[in-house]
Amino acid sequence: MTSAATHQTAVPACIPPQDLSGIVGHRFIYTYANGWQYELYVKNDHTIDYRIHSGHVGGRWVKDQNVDLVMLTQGVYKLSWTEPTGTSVSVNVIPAERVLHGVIFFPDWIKTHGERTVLFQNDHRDQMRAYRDAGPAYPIYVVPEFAKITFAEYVGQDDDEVISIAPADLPAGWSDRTN
Ligand code: FER
Repeated sequence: MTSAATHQTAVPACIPPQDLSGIVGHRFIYTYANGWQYELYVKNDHTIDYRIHSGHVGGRWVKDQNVDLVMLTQGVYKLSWTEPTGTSVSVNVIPAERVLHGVIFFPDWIKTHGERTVLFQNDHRDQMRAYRDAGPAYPIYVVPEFAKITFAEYVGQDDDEVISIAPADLPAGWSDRTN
């Protein structure tokens, strides 16, 4: 081929054109079928902030976690990442249907001692990596659950005020607002 196309980076046919506008800059509050309540802010196309309002590690919160974010098909998104703790997470989000499906892969030490991760992780990253490396990692505790999105709003990208205080410091009932 001698056309200009020769000089463009090839996009394999299996990768759909990416439109992340339905998820980037959005805040979601959702409750998994097991009762665990989470809050996710998609800060930009590769970063999330989040708070865990209840569940095995309720009270934990994290800013600026790097994630892989893709659109699987129009309106269907997938976020995947690994925490400094060794926990891995993959979450599919379908905002228009108010549905989400998450799979959390906890190392064994978090199943036993979840309370060690209940803090503002950004101030304790080295400690979390030390726990991760001490383990035990196995057997991995897999938690696959659907969730209902109970609150969603567009707040814009890269706003450090969206998630800026611990879950426990929010006004009573804050995460239970629905829309
Ligand atoms: C989620 C499930 C799990 C989520 C975050 C996690 C923000 C993080 C778990 C952990 O590190 O303890 O839906 O969304």
